[in-house]
Amino acid sequence: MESSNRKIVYSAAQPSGNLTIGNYAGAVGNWVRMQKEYDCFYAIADLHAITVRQEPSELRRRTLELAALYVACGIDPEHCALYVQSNVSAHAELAWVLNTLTYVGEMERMTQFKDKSQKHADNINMGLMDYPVLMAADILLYQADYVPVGVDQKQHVEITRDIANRFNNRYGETFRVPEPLILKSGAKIMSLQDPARKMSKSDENPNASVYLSDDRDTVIRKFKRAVTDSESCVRASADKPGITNLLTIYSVFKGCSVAEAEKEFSGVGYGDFKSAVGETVADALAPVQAEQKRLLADKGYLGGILSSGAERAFKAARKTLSKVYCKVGFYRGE
Ligand code: AQP
Repeated sequence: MESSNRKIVYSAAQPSGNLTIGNYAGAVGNWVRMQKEYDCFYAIADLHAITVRQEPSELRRRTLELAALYVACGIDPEHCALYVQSNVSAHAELAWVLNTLTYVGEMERMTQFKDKSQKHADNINMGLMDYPVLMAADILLYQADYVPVGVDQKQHVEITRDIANRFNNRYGETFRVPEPLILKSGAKIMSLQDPARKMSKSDENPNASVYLSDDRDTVIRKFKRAVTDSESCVRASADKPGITNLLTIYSVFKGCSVAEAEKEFSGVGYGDFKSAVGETVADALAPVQAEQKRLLADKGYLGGILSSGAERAFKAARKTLSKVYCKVGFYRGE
């Protein structure tokens, strides 16, 4: 990744479980499309992942699996910096400084914090609350212009903008203020079992989420069981959240608009529609899974990608961090 005048993009996903088709639609799929046009930093957010209890050996395994999946989905490590967040210590260092410009009240109001506090009531730790500040540090370190995320993370990009402006006002122009990039379609894929909730990789109900690692039969079975409504008309509308979600998923994986999908399935019954969505998703996942498996068989190659990605990221991050340390008045030697 040569330094250039191109706009900068930062995004990440946590190795907190297998990626879902929601993560693909809202994030990774866009990352692939953006890598030719922008200077991209794509991370595996393991520091964020430990805000919820993780089994250490599984976290390590998932980190490597996620790296392989990024590459299998089409992330080109020659074009972008692909790395593990904890391998670049500047993320945690900048987060500490930004903490001093962030208020407890605003963190308590974050939707994700409220949701996760309910879900993990026995472990409401400081890291869970501080998640958005670490995310702000991730983004601001690279002076990112754009952050491609799903709708669920929009609030976190907004607080990042607030923190950046606060720092700039107090210490002078230091951070570029980033914009969230949210696609119109696929920005929020919902659970197959409860279309009022977002599809999540850590959902306890295995039928609620379709994982990028699910085999063909599992994918088709999950779609067949998807919760819909009692009508039989394939149409996107607010009172048909299940069918609307399936149409959105179909449009993402087929590469068409929701309106085109509606037309294709007009007059088709729910059973056949669900099978068609399942087949389409399974067809799209098969080559990704085969490539991920091939990559995981060569751990040395993957390790090389991650260490050169971390080096590139470190170079860029260090510049910003030095500026920040200087602005806040930290002694750096004479
Ligand atoms: N259902 C979704 N639809 C569209 N985009 C989504 N994203 C997540 N779920 C959906 C986007 O995926 C990116 C990576 O997410 P993450 O791993 O950082 O964390 P998350 O948003 O908390 O995702 P999960 O799947 O819900 O993880 P868990 O269950 O561990 O909390 C982000 O850009 C996100 O917007």
